[in-house]
Amino acid sequence: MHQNKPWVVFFVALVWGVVASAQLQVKDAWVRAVVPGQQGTGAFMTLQASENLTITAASSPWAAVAQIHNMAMEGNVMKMAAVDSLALQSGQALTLKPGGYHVMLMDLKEGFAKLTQLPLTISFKTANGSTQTVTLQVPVMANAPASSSRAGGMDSKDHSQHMETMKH
Ligand SMILES: [Cu+2]
Repeated sequence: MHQNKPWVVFFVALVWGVVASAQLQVKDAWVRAVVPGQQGTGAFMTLQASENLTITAASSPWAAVAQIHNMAMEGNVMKMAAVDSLALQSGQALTLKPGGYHVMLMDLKEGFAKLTQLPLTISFKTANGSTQTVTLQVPVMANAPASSSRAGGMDSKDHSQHMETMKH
């Protein structure tokens, strides 16, 4: 039979860190590792849309609360605040990164500190008003990936060597 629906199903590319739906591509996602008992952490990624759309929510079974946050300087104080949504312009990448936009995960479930991958669902509204989701398996890392560019030959195993607890 001719099944001509290449975009209907979400797919996980073989290249590390790329997940896409028809309208939204997510690259280089990572979530900051926590120590046992830690209540919150942040998830980061690069989002790119093939049409104008709006990120409306994030969720994970490992966090009771997930919000989209922005960090910005207010005077000389770094402030973090929840935003209702994130608008993506067609074709323009938006990077969620430490010190800027991030997915804030709070009220973490017990056992989060042992995760090496975090399931994370991003919800978005398309231009025609339908709500869609894309679910990622986000690597848990102590620090931002060294090369979050599109360089080939990523060896994510190497990054796990850097998981010693850091003091901030
Ligand atoms: Cu935050």
